[in-house]
Amino acid sequence: MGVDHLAHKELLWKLSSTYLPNDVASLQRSLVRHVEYTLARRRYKLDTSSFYQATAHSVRDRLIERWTDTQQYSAKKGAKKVYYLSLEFLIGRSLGNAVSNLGLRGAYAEALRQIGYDLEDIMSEEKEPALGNGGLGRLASCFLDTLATQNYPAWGYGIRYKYGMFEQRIVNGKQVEFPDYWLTDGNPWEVERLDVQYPVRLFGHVREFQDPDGNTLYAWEGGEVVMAQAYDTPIPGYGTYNTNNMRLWSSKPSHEFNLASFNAGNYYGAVEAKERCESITSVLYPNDATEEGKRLRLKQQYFFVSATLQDIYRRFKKNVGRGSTTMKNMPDKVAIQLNDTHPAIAIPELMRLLLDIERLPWDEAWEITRKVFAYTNHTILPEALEKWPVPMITELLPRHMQIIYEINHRFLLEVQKMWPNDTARMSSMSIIEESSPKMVRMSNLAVIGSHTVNGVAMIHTKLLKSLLFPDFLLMWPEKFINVTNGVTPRRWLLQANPALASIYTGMVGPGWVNDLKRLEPIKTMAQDPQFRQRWRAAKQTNKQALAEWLYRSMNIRVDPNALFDMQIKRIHEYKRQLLNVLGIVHRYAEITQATPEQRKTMVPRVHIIAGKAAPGYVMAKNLVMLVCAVSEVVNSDAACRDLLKVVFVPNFNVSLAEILIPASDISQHISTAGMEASGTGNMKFVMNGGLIVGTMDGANIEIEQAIGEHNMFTFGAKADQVAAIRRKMAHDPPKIDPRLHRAMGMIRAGIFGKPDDGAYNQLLDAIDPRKDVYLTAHDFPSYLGAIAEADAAYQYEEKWTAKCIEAACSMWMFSSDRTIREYAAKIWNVEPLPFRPPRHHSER
Ligand code: GPQ
Repeated sequence: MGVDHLAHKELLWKLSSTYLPNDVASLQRSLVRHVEYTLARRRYKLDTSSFYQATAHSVRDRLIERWTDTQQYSAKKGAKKVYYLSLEFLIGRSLGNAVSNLGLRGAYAEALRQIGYDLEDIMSEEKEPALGNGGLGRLASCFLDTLATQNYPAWGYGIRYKYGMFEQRIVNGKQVEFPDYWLTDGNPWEVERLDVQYPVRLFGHVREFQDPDGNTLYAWEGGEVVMAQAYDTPIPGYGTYNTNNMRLWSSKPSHEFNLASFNAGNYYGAVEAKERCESITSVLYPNDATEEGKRLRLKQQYFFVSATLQDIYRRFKKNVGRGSTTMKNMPDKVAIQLNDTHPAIAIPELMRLLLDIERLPWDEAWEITRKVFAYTNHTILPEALEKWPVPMITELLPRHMQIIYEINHRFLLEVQKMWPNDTARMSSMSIIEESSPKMVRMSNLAVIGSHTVNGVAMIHTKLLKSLLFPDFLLMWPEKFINVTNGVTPRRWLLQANPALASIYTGMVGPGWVNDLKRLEPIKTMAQDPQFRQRWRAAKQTNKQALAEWLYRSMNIRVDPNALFDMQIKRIHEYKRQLLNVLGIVHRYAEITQATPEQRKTMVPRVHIIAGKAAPGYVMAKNLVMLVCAVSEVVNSDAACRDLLKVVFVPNFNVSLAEILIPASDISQHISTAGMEASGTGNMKFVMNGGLIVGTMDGANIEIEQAIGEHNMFTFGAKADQVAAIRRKMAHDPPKIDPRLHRAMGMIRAGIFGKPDDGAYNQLLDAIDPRKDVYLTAHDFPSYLGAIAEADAAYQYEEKWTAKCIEAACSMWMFSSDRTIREYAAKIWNVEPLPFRPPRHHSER
């Protein structure tokens, strides 16, 4: 018996001991095999789309080898792992990223070329998974790329929404949302793990009972149980063998679900109830200005947290009992990062596991929990801070509500000790807001249950400490740190901008991709006219490509020699797309009134605006309407022909960003100071050789420090002035700038149409000089000043190019590689664990 077993093992080992070959002929064989056996298509009658599928599967095979090796290795080593919990991952397309990170781009391109296909065409067949809203979700994906690239043992955990971010179309000048069913053609990048499923309970009640020693214990029972099904996506690193995992959960009915109804003969009712289980993970919620307590959203959060913690717990428990490992060692093996408060219900959930299942005493459980979790805050805007009604949590998660109350009770005792009878402090620090109904403040819970809380840019962290959590800061001064955001140079330079990437590689070799500091020496080349020439040629290539894209997909002609100005991000009042539009309307007025002499001095501009408005956010949708209307009028006015084009590009997403960003000369990051936590688009633009018009907000401030004041066009009130300006305007309304007055007058007069619902008036009424919350009117004059400076600078081509070179090559600290090294050192205490593959395939 034992002998047989050994023989089996040996044979299995032999059978699986070689890696897939990666020469061109082998890749071709693999492509054709996938066409025939995976897709079950005839081999010679193919369209690009089936070849996309086949290529993806062929690449996936190669990812899987590395993935299983990496996972096996880190399990063997018992390494500490990072778990990045996020309700959003804005992954973007995978094929280009995968072939590039695997170092197989050239081989696949050649393999395909020889059989009549173009890798680029095939790549554009891929439908991108849009499982995120914007910055927060994209940051999570940049982090996963870096974590793999730097060989950290790390997994991302999230939700496999059936419907991602909606598809935005413009119909009759308005945003219309269409469902994004991204799985229509299947998803070759994921592996369904039928062996990884967990039950997740909702509703029910808490039973209190005594153990034989007389201790009171609690059990959460009854309610509904749904199953969480794991789907895994390999995350390859660049220039390393290491391949990490992103595990997304999908809900499905459990066997027990509503067995009672079935048995009671209510067959159809029971089937309907089962169907409802699947709805938990059906749709991503757009982050709205007013996201009031949506029960399904809370269900999503708990569902994903519960499955994730069971999974982490199971993996960790394999070590418990081995050697001297006990539950207390969990923080030595597990670091959980909460991406905003969306997964913060994980704190009471881990407590529940440790108390009710593991039966640890409270203090021990609490110590473990606090050492495991860290929390990243991404906003200080009060309307965006999550709160859940106590009655809703009580109904859905009765045991968690008890635990939250207990956490709060013990915490408030500490507050009482530190500040005796300070009821004001007590009520502001409490997890429970004493409103009607009472609310659970998820940010307070996250702060109390984490060992470290970080903001995402220096100014944001400063405001976080001074405005949002000042009392917590007094209590735990060490807990609050800054980790400025970053973006991955793999996707945002190497893949998105091959023209610039090849210049970099030509200058300093390929090492810059994983070490952006190596670009620093190129700064001196800003003085070299020949180098500037090459730099401009790369930018021109990208602008030309965008111009062609705009013509092909929107039938709009733009001049690639014009200044390309972009503002591409979610539509939000605080991001002030309205300021941009008012600036454009002002320019339009100037153009129509200009003499031929004046026209000659004007800089031809193409203004590109893109971004989605949350479906329920009226002001944001009004703004989209206004941009479209301005674009209509301006683009068809002969007076603007060579001087101004305005384009609203619909359905902004990662793939579009990859086309737009490399083609930009100027990008606008013009939020009201103090309101944009960081911004990450700003970083991508400068890395790609564009300059910023921006406010002193978020990471703009640090970018300016890094690239030099002379390379950025800044304007507007500073964060520490905003409150006073707002206070003053209420009783002493400022005079409105005449240019703003004229621009607003043109809009009100109906030059851009007069929508029945008064949409434009609603937008303009919000900049009433007495209650100009976003300081649009206040900042307008200095905004025009910054734009004018940018225009003036653009006219000196050589100097302009020098600025772009200097700026782009000063951006190393905005690589997510730097960001993740800081998280690893200051928060997670984890080390890289590179897996070195055997040199010979037969040694696997
Ligand atoms: N951000 Cl709270 C989001 O994209 N979604 C959110 O729900 C919250 C924040 C953004 C934030 O607005 C940007 O300033 C940041 O750059 C980004 O998160 C990543 O930190």
